[in-house]
Amino acid sequence: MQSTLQFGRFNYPWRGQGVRARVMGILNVTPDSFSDGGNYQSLEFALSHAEEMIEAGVDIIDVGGESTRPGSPPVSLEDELRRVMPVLYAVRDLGPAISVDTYKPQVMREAIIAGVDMINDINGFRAPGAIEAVRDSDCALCIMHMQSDPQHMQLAPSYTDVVAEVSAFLRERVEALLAAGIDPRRLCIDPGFGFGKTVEHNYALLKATSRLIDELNLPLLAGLSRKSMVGAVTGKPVEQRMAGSIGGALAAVAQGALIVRVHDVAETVDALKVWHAAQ
Ligand code: 7PJ
Repeated sequence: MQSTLQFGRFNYPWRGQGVRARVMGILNVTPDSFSDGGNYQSLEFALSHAEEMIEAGVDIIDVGGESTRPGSPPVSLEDELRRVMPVLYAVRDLGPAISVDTYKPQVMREAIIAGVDMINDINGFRAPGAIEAVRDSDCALCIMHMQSDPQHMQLAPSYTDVVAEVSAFLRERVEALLAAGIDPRRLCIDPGFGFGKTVEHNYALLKATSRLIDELNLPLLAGLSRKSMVGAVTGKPVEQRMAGSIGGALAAVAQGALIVRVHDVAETVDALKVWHAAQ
């Protein structure tokens, strides 16, 4: 059986023949992001970071204007649009697919007008108006699981059965999107590493990557780059988590993940090339 993910201007096979894992590079345009934001506030910096990722072989550039690290305060609609929109227009025709990391319906609408290929929503399209904002387009939709919200999610993450609960949440969101008439070929799921999860929850979910893909019957995006789950097993601070992050990305891809969302594009691209050559 062959299945493809409709990704705006692109089409990614995710099951059957011709599957290749895709590297999504993180382009933060927030002044407060914990790993590389702050340096990329200006359009020039964002563009040079994008060029660097393209040189390194990135497939998708994920543009985000709001830091969602634990405890972060929300950003206003006006600030998010001001940060993100010039970057989207500037990177849209450089070659790679473009994604926007947002949960605000008005940002989704503007981003679709700008021509993005994916809407990446950490909130799983739960905001009122989010589904309507994305319905009449051909961009891919990444549905991520999050318990609570970025300000409170790491205070007391709690599950009886984290894999079953994340799977049930994703199923409910998939059904809400399908009920609105959205083509299932546009959908992609994400367990949401670090979003209202302990280290144990995160690894239970990483181990369940292939189970989630089977249960939801959809392609999966894994985002664990530089996250605390990597620090927890390596004992390394955020600026020394590249190798650990690549180990996690490979663990996800080995279980069938289609997209890995990463900071270190060049190194991840090489790791995946070698991994694919060995398949
Ligand atoms: C994720 C994301 C993730 C998706 C962030 C960070 C926090 N989008 N946006 N999945 N994480 N789809 O990069 O550390 O895991 S922001």
